[in-house]
Amino acid sequence: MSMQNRVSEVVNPFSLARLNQLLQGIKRIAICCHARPDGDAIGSSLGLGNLLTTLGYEVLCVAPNRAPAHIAWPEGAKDLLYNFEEEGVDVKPFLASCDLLFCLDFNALSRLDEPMMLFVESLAVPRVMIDHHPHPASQFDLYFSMPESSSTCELLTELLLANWGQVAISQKVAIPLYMGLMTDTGSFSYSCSRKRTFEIAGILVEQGVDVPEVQAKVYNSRTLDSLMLQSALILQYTTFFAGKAGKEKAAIVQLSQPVQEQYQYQPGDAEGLANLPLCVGSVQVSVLLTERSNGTVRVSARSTKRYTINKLLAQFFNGGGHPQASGGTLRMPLHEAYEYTRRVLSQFLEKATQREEEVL
Ligand SMILES: [Mn+2]
Repeated sequence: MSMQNRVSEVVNPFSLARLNQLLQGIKRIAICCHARPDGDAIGSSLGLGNLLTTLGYEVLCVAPNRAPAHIAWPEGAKDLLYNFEEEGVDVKPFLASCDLLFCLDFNALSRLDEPMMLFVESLAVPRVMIDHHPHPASQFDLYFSMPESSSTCELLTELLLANWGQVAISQKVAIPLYMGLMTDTGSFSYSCSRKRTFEIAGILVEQGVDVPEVQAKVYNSRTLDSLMLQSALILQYTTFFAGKAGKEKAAIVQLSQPVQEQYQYQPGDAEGLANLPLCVGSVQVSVLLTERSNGTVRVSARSTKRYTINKLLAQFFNGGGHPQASGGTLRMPLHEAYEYTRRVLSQFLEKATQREEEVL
């Protein structure tokens, strides 16, 4: 089977034809990603942004908030990347006059958060979604949706290969795409059980990615404060508990405003923190509660393969996401959010244990 055939199995040729129609004869393209952008959101934005710039388009990447430094270093971050929260005045005219809008790494406009969502919603420009979250909302004009893909960066690479071929993936396109693939799989430790994910990674490496360099720039560029914050959270602000019946445990990490101030917390400092308690063998579900200055609490949940948590987050935490990595929001003070989360998780673990006993 030829390469071309393989790729078209993944990326629908009719969607590709429609995309090329939309790209025909236009000048200005905006690329946006989800709020509190992660490596996949920024990597896919910059990868596509760098490619479209090379092709002669006028491109701007707009994230709802500022990207943390450990992911905002690839080429294009300085010239192409803006954030709506701090630079809304500068980017609104571009967004209002662009001919096409790419929506990367999110499946519903609500993921842009309110000010940017309301602005983007009001624009008449066609929206092209490229994303790996399940169940996209019907708010887009063209969909490239693939939940089995490890990351938006993996799916986007498929799309670039199918439409422009490997030669179009220059080093400055490949590096941010690799960064997103690497971060969304926890450096190839989860969401990457398909052979194709490694083939895509191999193609990106072939296009000039220095793997240890990307790894070091993302993970070994932390501040001393962020390491101390992580240590303090595990030591003082994490509760481990079991459901009534079983040995299976959950963990809740509380990141309050005073602790954020004490350690000069920057967005991104808590990256990976929700995952950390899962390194204990008995811990199956881990939740990070981050107190925000507006009085709400951000919920970041992770689980092992044995538990599916996106439905739980949708039902109890005004959120959703992937089966093992989901997020949500609680509108209550942190101490109430903690009590509430603890109740919900205890019940969740108990029910899960009961179900297992029924099966046995
Ligand atoms: Mn992603």
